[in-house]
Amino acid sequence: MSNLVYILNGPNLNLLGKREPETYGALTLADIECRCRETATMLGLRIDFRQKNGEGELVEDIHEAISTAAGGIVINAAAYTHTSIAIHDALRAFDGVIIEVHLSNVHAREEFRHRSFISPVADGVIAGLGAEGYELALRAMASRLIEHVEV
Ligand code: CA2
Repeated sequence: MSNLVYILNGPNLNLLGKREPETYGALTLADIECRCRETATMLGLRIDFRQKNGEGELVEDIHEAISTAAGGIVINAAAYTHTSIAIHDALRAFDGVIIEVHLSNVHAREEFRHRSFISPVADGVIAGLGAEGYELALRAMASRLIEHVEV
């Protein structure tokens, strides 16, 4: 299994650290990317970290993960989590490991955030642990993609 993991971030996550720190934390997306790079290096994973505001752009990123035969996708689809059949369908076509991540605990928030179109096609879901959720997702990836790794 390839050790390449795409980390895909959806709309408005580029605003992290600049607005709503009480909900999403004080770190910027660049800070989270930096932490992911350190964790990935330690675990022997390669990462491709991206943020897109468009639904179609996220679908195209998933197609790229399919065509490069990446081992895994960590995805925070942001608001598209709750609406996007297109992202659901694209993820269904991916053969590797899929982990859904949310910074906030979506289940403790508004009703419309309780439904996810990503969860039915994900191997695992992490919510409410802030930026640490991304690092935990990478650890789970490593234990699934790399044999004999201690995480
Ligand atoms: O908790 C998460 O990670 C979410 O995926 C974040 C999405 C939200 O729609 C999901 O329900 C849960 C929102 C991302 C927008 O992030 C912002 C950050 C700062 C300021 C405004 C938006």
